[in-house]
Amino acid sequence: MSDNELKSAEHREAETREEVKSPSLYKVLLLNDDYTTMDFVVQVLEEVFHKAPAEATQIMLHVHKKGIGLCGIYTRDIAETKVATVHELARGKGFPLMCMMEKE
Ligand code: TYC
Repeated sequence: MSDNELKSAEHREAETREEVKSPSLYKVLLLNDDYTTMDFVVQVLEEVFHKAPAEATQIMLHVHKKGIGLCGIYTRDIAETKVATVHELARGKGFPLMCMMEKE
C-alpha cells in the first residue's frame, strides 16, 4: 500500500488545501501631488498598468480629485516592481509622483 493510500481522506484534503492556497494580493495605489502633470500620470497608467486611454484618464482624474486611487491588484513581486517602475519613470522626469502598495 502506498503512503497516499494510508492517509485519511481528511488528511489528504487538508494537504490539498495547502497546496492550492493562493498568494496574497496587494493593491497598487497612486497618490495625488501638485506638480506631476496629468499627461504624465495618464502615460504611466497606460504604460505600466496597461490601462486603455479612457480608463487611464478616469483613474488620473479620480486621484486628482480624491487624493488617492487604485491602479491595479497584483501579487507582491509584481506590485513591488510596478511601484519601483512608477518611481523611476517619475524621478527621471523630475516629478514627485508617489505610488504605494497595500495588502488586500
Ligand atoms: N494634481 C496634478 C495636477 O494638477 C495631477 C495629478 C494627478 C498628479 C494624479 C498626481 O497621481 C496624480 N497637475
